[in-house]
Amino acid sequence: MELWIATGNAGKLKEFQLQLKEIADLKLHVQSEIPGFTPRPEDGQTFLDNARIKARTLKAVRPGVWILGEDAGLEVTGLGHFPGIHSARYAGPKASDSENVAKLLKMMQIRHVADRSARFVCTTVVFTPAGEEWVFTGELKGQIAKVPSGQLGFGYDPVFIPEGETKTLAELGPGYKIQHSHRAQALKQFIQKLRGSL
Ligand code: ITT
Repeated sequence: MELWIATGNAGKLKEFQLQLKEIADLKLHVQSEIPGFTPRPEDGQTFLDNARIKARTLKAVRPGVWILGEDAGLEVTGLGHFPGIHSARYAGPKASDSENVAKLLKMMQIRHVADRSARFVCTTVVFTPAGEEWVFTGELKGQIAKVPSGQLGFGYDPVFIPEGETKTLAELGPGYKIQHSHRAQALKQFIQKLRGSL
């Protein structure tokens, strides 16, 4: 089976590769393999809108194959659930992960945010070769650390401490994420549904 992944995020892609290994005979492809492929702006109002935009854009140039698009983000309670769907571009349109993390910590400091609770959320849209749409969601609850720690992972992993843990995701590493993350939960549902349908 061949599955095309609609992402340009190398950190996400690594996690997809690790997690989907358990599907026998799966060959993963990624949008960057398509010469001249240009992602559409993620201008939806929800994670689902944006996941659909990514999956549909790829489907338009690769019809009739398995396609997976995902939108994820971090919601911080004390920031009114921001950055949410703006997580990738929180510090600007071309912001790096470390710039986004720095902005998050700065905003929490400026606004004297006492409630550091947060959650990662993920919505995954899969198109089957027959054109059916499957939607899966996942969340991971936790707290925002006061300073970044750890070198593993990507995005906001260095400042996210999952519930029940004392280390950040960037310290806990990929082994933890493929068991517990928002992405892992959505992918586990996908794998289960796929097994039932093949
Ligand atoms: P694609 O749209 O190409 O998949 P992206 O980075 O733009 O890549 P999103 O629009 O889904 O992806 O943005 C999600 C942002 O939220 C991402 O850039 C990270 O900053 C953050 N994020 C999502 N999942 C994360 C995770 O597991 N760990 C850390 N940060 C995460």
